[in-house]
Amino acid sequence: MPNEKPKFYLTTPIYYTNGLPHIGHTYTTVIADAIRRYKRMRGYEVVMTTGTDEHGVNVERAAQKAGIPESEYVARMAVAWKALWDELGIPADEFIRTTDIRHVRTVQWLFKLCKENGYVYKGNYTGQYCIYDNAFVTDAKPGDNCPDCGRPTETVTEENYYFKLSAFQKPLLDFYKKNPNFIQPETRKNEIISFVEGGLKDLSITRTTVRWGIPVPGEEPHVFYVWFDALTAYLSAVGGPDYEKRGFWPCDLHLVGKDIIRFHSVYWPAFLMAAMLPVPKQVWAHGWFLMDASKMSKSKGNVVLPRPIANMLGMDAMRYFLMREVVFGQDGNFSYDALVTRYNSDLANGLGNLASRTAAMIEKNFGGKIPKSGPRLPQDDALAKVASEAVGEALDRFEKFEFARSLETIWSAITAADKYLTSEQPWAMGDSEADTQRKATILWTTTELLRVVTVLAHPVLPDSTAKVWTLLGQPGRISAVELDGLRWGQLVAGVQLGKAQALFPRVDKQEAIERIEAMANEELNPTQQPAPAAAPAPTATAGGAAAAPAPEKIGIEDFTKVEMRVGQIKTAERIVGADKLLKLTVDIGTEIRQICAGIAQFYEPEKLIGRKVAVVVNLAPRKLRGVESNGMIVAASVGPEGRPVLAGFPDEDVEIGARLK
Ligand code: ME8
Repeated sequence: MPNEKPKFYLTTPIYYTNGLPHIGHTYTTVIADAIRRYKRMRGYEVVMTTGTDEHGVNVERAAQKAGIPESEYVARMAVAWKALWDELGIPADEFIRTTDIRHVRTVQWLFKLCKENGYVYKGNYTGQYCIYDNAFVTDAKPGDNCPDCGRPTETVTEENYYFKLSAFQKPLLDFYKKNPNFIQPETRKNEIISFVEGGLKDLSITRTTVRWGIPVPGEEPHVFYVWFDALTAYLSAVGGPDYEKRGFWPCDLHLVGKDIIRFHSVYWPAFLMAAMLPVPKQVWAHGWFLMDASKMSKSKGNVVLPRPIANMLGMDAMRYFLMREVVFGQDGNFSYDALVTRYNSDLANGLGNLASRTAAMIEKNFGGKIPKSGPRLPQDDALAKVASEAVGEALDRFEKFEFARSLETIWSAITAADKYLTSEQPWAMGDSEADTQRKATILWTTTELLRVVTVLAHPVLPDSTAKVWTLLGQPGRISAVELDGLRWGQLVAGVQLGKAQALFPRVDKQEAIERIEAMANEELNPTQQPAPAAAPAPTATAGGAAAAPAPEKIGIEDFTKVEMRVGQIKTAERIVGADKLLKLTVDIGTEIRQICAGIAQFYEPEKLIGRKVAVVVNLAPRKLRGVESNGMIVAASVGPEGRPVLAGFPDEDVEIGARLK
């Protein structure tokens, strides 16, 4: 077919449904989305797949706990995952659920091919199994904990179907040699090669102890084990047995976190080789986003959620931060402080400010029409050179997935334009013909730079660059601009600017962080009322209370879920950068806890020492302004401004640790 676009297929992992997306999952999906947009601007027809990994013991247990059938539990979770990606503007082209019938058929077909080709056999297996990670723990003894998650393993014996992974040691090593870019980055590649060189054991790919899985046809109660099932979803999403019709297989790029590189670069190509199907072209493993140098987990209370950030700063700000802050492939630390700092400096003061002041000057001096450049001075050409070189460099870096460096190039062009304006000072020029001509040249040059950087930044900042595009009165959609044709000098004079656009309003750092944290706390603990003493809500509408439905009555069993005890405050100090919070240590009888309380505006820290207070001791720990808070001090909320008044025991000598009932 003439003019057929080349195809590009990329995937994120198929995420587990035992929780909702946090910033780590969002990171992979954002990167995939940026690559998708970039490839489209380079002329490819792109499909990006993400989805939900819905089988296994964890789901059985979670559904049981929720008191609903597994099918209903996973359906709800899949809806929530998909809806969040849609809301964040990173929707899948193909959202595959491992309970989809098209996937079930593909897994069964792949198994049949592997079996027909002699790579599958039946055997027995006894081992220590981690039900949380859905994996047998190699070399573990009964009583050992899982080395990955630290939780106890269980001894499991069962009849399994095995996949002859051992037969693929040489084919895999040959394959890696022939395709040196298959595993990226290099460090991961070396790890995998040594792992495979160390010898491969056959792999059990079915279970009889698990009920909630894809049945092995004619072999019930065997169901497929998590990796044979989950990895195949990439193929199911683009046609499964009929993959040739759609033409998106083999996959061009599997984006994954470093935790699952082995499954993608060893098991997956081996399954496909066994079935004599084409093997993906590349697996790219990125690093971890850590929160205060440790892995995020709900039980640690350090999970960063995407929605509150997007609500406060916009999705583009989050995308920019994730892709700019960390070298792709390495671990990085997430901090709200760094996020808001980058937002204000690079987006509000950088791109946003350059766009709005350039537009305002064109409005004022040229009636909103992009002026024609007059005679050019060396400094104009110098800026043109910066922008022109930025095109090649930014694209080259993006192509190599050096996202941070690509953005660095784009932002140094923005900085150069700021400096150019500061030294040329078009605002200080008069209205003489010479001055007007000079202003025209300066503003044309700045606008052209803006056009170029806006196009370059579009895959990373899709919404705001589209706004700049409209502001500059440019024709068509920015996403339709072909990167291959992007050159300095294409800006057409005489074009009328579009409507002014709100881009990145500057924010007060402390206030922004408090609001993000308050929204995150609310999302993580939705049933919990805004805790007056621990975290005052930033805004409370008077109408809100009146409109709220009458609170539902609870039984005593619900009340007893809240464990409140008498605690004694041992130390109290202010928290730098958080006006409302005090950091306390509180003796609760069995231990001394660190608890943050939103009482700093009403209580002097030194006067609190020795005071007995009521403490909720079984609240999940959480971070307030980056400080861990493990429990909550109870207070009444008094008056319209919700002044906290600590609950206490002034008249009785109560024992520390006594339970409140
Ligand atoms: O592993 N930093 O699903 P999963 C960066 N269902 N990326 C992170 C991250 C963090 N802190 N936390 C999670 C599974 N990720 C399987 C996959 S694929 C056929 C089956 C991202 O829900 C990262 O991409 O545990 C990681 O690989 C993935 O989420 C794990 O998602």
